[in-house]
Amino acid sequence: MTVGEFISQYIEEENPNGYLAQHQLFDQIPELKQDIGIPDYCCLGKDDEEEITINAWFGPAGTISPLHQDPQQNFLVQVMGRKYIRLYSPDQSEKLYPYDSHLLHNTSQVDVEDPNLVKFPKFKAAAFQDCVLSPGQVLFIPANYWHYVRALDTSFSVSFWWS
Ligand SMILES: O=C(O)CCC(=O)C(=O)O
Repeated sequence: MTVGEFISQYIEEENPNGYLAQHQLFDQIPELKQDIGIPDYCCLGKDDEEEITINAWFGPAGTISPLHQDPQQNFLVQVMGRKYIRLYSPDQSEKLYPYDSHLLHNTSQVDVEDPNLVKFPKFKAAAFQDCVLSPGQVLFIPANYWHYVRALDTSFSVSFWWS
């Protein structure tokens, strides 16, 4: 089964509100990984190909990944549908109110598109850049950059984490 067939069968028909995580997808159907080539740009790093982490992100329009940061460089490749993406530099962290707990320290408490400015007043002053990522486009998200993502359509993306 190709990735396209998988989306038609399991996402659009059976799971219209779901957001299936990459682990489930590639664990359940490892053959799907064969459809995905690693961009040459990832070779700019020191990782061998085996150390590059490939994640698939898919779900219906409106699916949100809350504002968070990851420790690796990332090429986020848009395959299908569009995504609204907002980036904040790590030097804005203080204005983004990360959770205190160790587990969620990389995640902001703020609802980016509907912030509670009484609770999180500094958020208003946080500088950001945003874009809409369309099929065929790749966004470089530098390591530790905060990113918030909202799918504008039924969407499928693949991210490549590298160092
Ligand atoms: O596309 C998404 O919803 C999230 C992507 C993401 O967080 C990542 O690639 O690290």
